Amino acid sequence: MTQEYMLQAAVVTLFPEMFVALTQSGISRRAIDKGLVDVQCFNPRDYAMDKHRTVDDRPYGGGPGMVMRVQPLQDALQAARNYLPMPKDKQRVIYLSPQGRRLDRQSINTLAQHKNLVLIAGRYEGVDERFIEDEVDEEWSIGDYVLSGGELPAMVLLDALIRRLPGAIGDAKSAEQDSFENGLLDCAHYTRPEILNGRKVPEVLLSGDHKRIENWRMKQALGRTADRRPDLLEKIKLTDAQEALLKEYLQEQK
Ligand code: 9D3
Repeated sequence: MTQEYMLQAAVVTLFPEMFVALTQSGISRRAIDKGLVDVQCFNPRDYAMDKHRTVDDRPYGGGPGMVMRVQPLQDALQAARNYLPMPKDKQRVIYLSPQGRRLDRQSINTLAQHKNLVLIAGRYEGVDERFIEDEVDEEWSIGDYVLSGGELPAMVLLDALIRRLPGAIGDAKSAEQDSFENGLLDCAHYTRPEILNGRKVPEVLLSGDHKRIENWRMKQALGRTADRRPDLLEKIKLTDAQEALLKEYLQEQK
């Protein structure tokens, strides 16, 4: 039987070895082993045909820093696109860059509609603007802090996409919880021992009363979100039951 990948990603990167962190660990590794996901790297260095295999060049206008050389980048991109099975108009070419829109839960869900992605991870000061205009469909950032390149952001994006694929998460309960993703922060978690440095696990979690436990966890999730990330609460509509639990939490707090 020919296995249909649920996600194929062709990554253009000068540091393909970084991607073993994604492809050889944890959930993402298992998804690849199961045949759900395919990740293939294309290194512009392999397409640099000058004697020294140069992949950077000086910026017009001068100044510090280098820019990725266009020809090796373009040839690596072409190889990446040719590798993917879907026609070009069904592929998405994504450039990870500090100038991109900030990735969030919603944008991940939208990107998840595409089964063939080309991810371009930049190095140095980035790539030639004309390359972006001609070849890139979407530009995404993972946040307002300076990284050394687009590889970690590309892996962040891939990890977020992979874990929401049906069958990617081994434990059915965790998968259900994840797909039931509600836009709230998580509740607190506890494991053995029952008393740690004199501090007891919340009594309700030892009660065996699953309804009470579920309610407590939802109340904690709502309360912690209100305390730490009130901006998240503004993005979602709470049920009447959730409104009631949040009110309880806030009253118990003061
Ligand atoms: C210190 C260099 N900066 C000069 C003003 C600009 C700059 C160029 C290249 C800053 C970072 C980078 C490399 N970063 C990425 O390629 C990147 C990134 C990031 O740095 N933060 C958050 N998301 C992303 S996505 C790609």
